[in-house]
Amino acid sequence: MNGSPVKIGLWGGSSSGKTTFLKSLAAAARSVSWVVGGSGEHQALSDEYLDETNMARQRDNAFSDATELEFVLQWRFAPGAGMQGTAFELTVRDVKGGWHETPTAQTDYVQYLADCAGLIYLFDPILDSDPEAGNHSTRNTDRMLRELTRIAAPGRRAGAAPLRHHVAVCVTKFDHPHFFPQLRAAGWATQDRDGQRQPRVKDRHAPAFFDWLCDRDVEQSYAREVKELITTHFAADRISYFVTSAIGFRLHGPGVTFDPTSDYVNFNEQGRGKRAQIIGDRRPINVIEPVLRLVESISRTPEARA
Ligand SMILES: Nc1nc2c(ncn2[C@@H]2O[C@H](COP(=O)(O)OP(=O)(O)OP(=O)(O)O)[C@@H](O)[C@H]2O)c(=O)[nH]1
Ligand SMILES: [Mg+2]
Repeated sequence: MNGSPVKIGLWGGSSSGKTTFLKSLAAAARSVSWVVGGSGEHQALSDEYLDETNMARQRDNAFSDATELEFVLQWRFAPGAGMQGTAFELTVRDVKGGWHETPTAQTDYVQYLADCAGLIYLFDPILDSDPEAGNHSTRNTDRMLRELTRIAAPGRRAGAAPLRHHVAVCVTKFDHPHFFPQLRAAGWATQDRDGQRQPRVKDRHAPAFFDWLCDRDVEQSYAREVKELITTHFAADRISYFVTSAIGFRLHGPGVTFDPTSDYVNFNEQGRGKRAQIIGDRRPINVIEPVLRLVESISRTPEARA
């Protein structure tokens, strides 16, 4: 797809993994033999985001600080030599998660989401098991969707046509030791057949996987509330689900494939108040895939670009 950049809104609660997702895009693109580089008026900062992996490794390889400022980013993605696909430009903003303190910032952010053709919603399953954080995250989703509806479709009433956006719902932190063993025991994880044989929840199982998340805690499921909110506001055929890890699993040496009996955790907690560190290379799982899916479905529905 050529022409003006596709606008994708990234949205999710505080600490749901937005910045890490964006900073893993270069590694994710490489893994499918695509190339990505900063472009447009924000080229320098956008390139810096992609370089972060290398720069951070030279320093301490820690996760990024919580986002306080807003970063406007623009990248050009292109298939590598011999790869299928059409190059495209993507613009996205990295903002702090949750709800914004000032009404102006709220309106500005929701207006930006309303202007996007696609949305990536990051759902954090770790915070979801924390009642207070989960509750907070659901309330934010609820407020955001009500505001989005008010701005994107003024006068829209219950039962009216859904919003035009394409939405990729990504369950983040797939690799996390508080999450992966649970989903593995429930039979959701498969392993890639080749390459590093990283675990993955197959795309075709991802919607049912999200339902499993909704049902895993019968008492209070924020996943269920989030799903209800999203399916109420967006068209069913424009919603897709992915199970994502921005950092992937740890491998113990070059050429070694994933071994579920090894220590596969790819980060180290550093104690209270300190940011965790990523141990090995980033091996993103389902980071570039939702972007490519959104861009492809947006290109088939020109009115989505509004
Ligand atoms: N295990 C694991 N942890 C992750 C992953 N991505 C993010 N995290 C953890 O989540 C924390 C927050 O990630 P960020 O990317 O900063 O989250 P954010 O949504 O940008 O947060 P705000 O900017 O504060 O809204 C990180 O410090 C990590 O501890 C992932 O793919 N796997
Ligand atoms: Mg951030």
